[in-house]
Amino acid sequence: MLKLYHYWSSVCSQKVRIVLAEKKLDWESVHIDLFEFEQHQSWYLELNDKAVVPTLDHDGHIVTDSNIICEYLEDLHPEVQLRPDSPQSVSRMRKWMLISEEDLHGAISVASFNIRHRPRVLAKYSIDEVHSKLAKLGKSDLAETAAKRLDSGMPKAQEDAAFARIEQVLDRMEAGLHPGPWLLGDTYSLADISLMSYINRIEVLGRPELIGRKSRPNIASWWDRVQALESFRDMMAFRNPDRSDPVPR
Ligand SMILES: N[C@@H](CCC(=O)N[C@@H](CS)C(=O)NCC(=O)O)C(=O)O
Repeated sequence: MLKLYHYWSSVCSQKVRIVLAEKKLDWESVHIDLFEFEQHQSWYLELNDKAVVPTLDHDGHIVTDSNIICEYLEDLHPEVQLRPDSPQSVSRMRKWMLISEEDLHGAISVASFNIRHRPRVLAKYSIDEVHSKLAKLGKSDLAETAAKRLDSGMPKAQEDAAFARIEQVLDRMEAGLHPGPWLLGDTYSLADISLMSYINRIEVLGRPELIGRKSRPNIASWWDRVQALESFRDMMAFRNPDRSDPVPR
């Protein structure tokens, strides 16, 4: 039995949900509401000591970190193949996965903070309420850091640096998608899957011009192909269980 601890709009959770959809696997959903700070609950920290989603529980075997989970699912269910055969292609695939984790993830988190995450929390709770909520959850060091960041917001210089970093990765992707249609040429793989949710987030952040046909035509065509995938649409169909949340994507 596969059980996924995840959050509907978290980029890393979305990555794993696309793989589950590609492989048409049955899985149980345990929704961890990041905007209720549920990732800081002590029972969840036992599963994922970084207090982040996603976490996969496969018959009691716990796997964390989205790229590792994706490859775990590939090893478990290779019937729908998302990893190429040749060592050369696998190394190229893993390089893109590493780029998603090392270069894009942090930058997207920083870029999302003032525009999306902070206003979403502060529309629901005052900073004092955030502190008392975290205190009830046991208040780990990680929770303390999260509360401080909510208090002050992300400094503008850090936000600008994050967007600059995102643009660097997008330039690399634009070049990597030539001749396409996928990052490994004709082979659709975890390389593409590892980047889809970040490209979606760029649209959500109100910066579609970064992936528009004028500025980056190869990404724009790739993005059209991605949005037409049944697995991508399946992944996006998992809606926020909190219907009071005004954020649609
Ligand atoms: N390396 C981890 C990163 C996971 C991660 O940062 N998850 C975000 C959502 S995409 C999270 O849970 N953030 C909660 C928080 O920062 O409090 C992975 O790839 O799974």
